[in-house]
Amino acid sequence: MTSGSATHGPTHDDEADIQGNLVGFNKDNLRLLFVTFPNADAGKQFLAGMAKQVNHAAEIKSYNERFKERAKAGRSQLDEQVSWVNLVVSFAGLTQVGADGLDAFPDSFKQGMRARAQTIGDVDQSDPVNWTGPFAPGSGFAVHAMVIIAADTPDPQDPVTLLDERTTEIRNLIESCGVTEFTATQEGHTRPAPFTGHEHFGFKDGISQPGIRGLTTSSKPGSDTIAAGEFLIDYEDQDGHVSGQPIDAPPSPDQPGYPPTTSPTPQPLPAWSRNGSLVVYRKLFQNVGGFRQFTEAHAAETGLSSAQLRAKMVGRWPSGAPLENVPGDGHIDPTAQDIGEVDPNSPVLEDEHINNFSYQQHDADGHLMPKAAHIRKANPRDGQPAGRDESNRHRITRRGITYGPEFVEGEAPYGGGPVPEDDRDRGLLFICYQSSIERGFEFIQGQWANKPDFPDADAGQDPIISQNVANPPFTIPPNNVHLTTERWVITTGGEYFFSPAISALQHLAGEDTQ
Ligand code: N7H
Repeated sequence: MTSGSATHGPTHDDEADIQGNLVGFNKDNLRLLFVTFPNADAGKQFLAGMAKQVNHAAEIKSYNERFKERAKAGRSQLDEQVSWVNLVVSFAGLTQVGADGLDAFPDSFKQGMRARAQTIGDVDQSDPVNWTGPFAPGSGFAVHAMVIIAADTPDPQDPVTLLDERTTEIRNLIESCGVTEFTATQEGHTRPAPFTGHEHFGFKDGISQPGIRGLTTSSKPGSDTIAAGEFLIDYEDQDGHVSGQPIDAPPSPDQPGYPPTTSPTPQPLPAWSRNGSLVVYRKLFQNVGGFRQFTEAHAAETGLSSAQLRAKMVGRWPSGAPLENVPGDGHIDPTAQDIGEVDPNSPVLEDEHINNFSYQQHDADGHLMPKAAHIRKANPRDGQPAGRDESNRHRITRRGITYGPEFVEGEAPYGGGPVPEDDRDRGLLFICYQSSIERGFEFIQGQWANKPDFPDADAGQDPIISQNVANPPFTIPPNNVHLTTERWVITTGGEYFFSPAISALQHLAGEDTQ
């Protein structure tokens, strides 16, 4: 890697090299294929073939612009139907194809998600011994790569969907190269109307996304644009260091009591890693029945309605309205009669307002939004300690999607033990991008969500995603009601991957002299 090549943001050529899901496919359907390389040659052939298949960031950006314009003009999206493909490779996969310079990669990536269970709190039901599908223990095969295929809801008149067509192309490649696909394929899809865009607990998702300097603008006012080096290798990060280059010590002072968030890298990452990102994939089961039952049974002791208790746990109402701007009357989401029936006069849901809030000035004590509410833990914004500069060193772009069927009233509750692999299996395929897993996903999960004393003693744990104990505490100001909650989100598989640039796929396949 040449540090001289590092820039503030990707050039047009870089955009045609970077895999596109960093920018966001934003499709209604996602299919994940998992493959293992029986030997180096098969793996290299596969990477060479995939280099011709993957869609780059420039394509996705220009399509997304056209999509927005059509939506604004009220034109049909059926005019331009596309499918997108990306490929991410695990450390085991890179090792199998004999990639050069692997020693320089950080420990978290080299060890993989399974080995990081203690760091991120995957214990009890979330323990990797209970994982299923391609991540089930004892299969004897490692997941070497994950293919991400995305397409919109197909035209109901089409017998073969775009998603299926693209899957067939990839499967032909898989077969011709002699790589092996796991039988467990993972489907993801947005929920049916009126819940499209809402995750299974009922809340609108995908609102707050950081901008990537030089590549994307932030999703909405209120979300900062962050240095490209926080998401991509070989660019300047928030501290002015070049991602992937050695640093002697953790760059800026972390909060007292925090462990270092960036392992000092002894050597630069290899040149081929430029324009790549580290990717976290987690299959997260959601116990929807349990979440509803608990919030209904325990609302009275908190002095809130069950709807308001759920909003206090998330930090937003189901419509997406943030508690900072819409404290609510204690009963229903004041911006919506019901999901899908949003009060058209409510400006709080407009792009200008829905993410435009901070914590310190108006809600330092968490009276509106508890300090352990999911969105406040996952991005403390200007909240103290941490503060905006520190918060912005732990940003991720989330590219996940819901999976599984709709919750059916009266369905047999999940009561603990192994996650049901039937029509009650629903949740989130969590996918996020960053340049350092230790500073990105692992920090948010391990140091913020799982820690009861962040941001201060007695705040409690993130009631939505914390993993390390079965009954996380959650404190609700102003009366500081202490609630002992339950684990409603359970990890059933996952891995850390690298998303190489297209030129890197060619290099790894032995097709260049880089
Ligand atoms: Fe979260 N949920 O329904 O409660 N998330 N999340 N998440 N999440 C967010 O702003 C949810 C998970 C972040 O900038 C919203 O897009 C669920 C993991 C971050 O204000 C909702 C699951 C991690 C943000 C949910 C889940 C994060 C965020 C509000 C698992 C990282 C942006 C809508 C099943 C370790 C915060 C939005 C900000 C927002 C939910 C997982 C992180 C509704 C159900 C594992 C950084």
